[in-house]
Amino acid sequence: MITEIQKKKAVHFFELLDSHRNGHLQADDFSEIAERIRLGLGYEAGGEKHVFLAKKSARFFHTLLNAISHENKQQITKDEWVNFIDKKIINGKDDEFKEEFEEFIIGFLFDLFDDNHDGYISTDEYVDMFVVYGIDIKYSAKAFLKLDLNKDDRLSRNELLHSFEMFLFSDDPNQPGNWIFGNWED
Ligand SMILES: [Ca+2]
Ligand SMILES: [Ca+2]
Repeated sequence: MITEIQKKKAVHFFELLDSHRNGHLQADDFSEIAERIRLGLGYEAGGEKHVFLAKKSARFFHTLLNAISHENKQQITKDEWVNFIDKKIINGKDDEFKEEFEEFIIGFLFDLFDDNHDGYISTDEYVDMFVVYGIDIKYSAKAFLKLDLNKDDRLSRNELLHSFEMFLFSDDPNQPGNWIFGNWED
């Protein structure tokens, strides 16, 4: 069984992916993210960078649709999401699947936010993620410090993978990784 703390984080994650905040993950939530990044970084509409983001984002949603059982076509509800995180991830038996899921999510975040392609998420790139997902940026500095384990002022893929794993699995409210997507507590 998923615990209250684990569920709170799973719901927090769902709510930020649900860009339109209507309780369903749908294709337009993901095209919206590509559009927000485009506007935020000043990419030309329909230009190469925009097309790259839109494709990555659409593919991301389709991978989720394939992985998560859902009743209605082309959408995932909050309950279906939490059930997936509970049964397939937190309490799932297939370790390879869990690892793939973690790498898939972090890989997606790198595709979207590692704007200078140096293999790290800088403080600015991390703030971009908060802005794009509508996460209160008041918590971005605090979160960044918690995630930057080796204190080199940038987040490596391994630091993000580690934090994301803690975010998914930990039942400890004081676990630093809980903060990967900002304030999960309210
Ligand atoms: Ca970077
Ligand atoms: Ca670091």
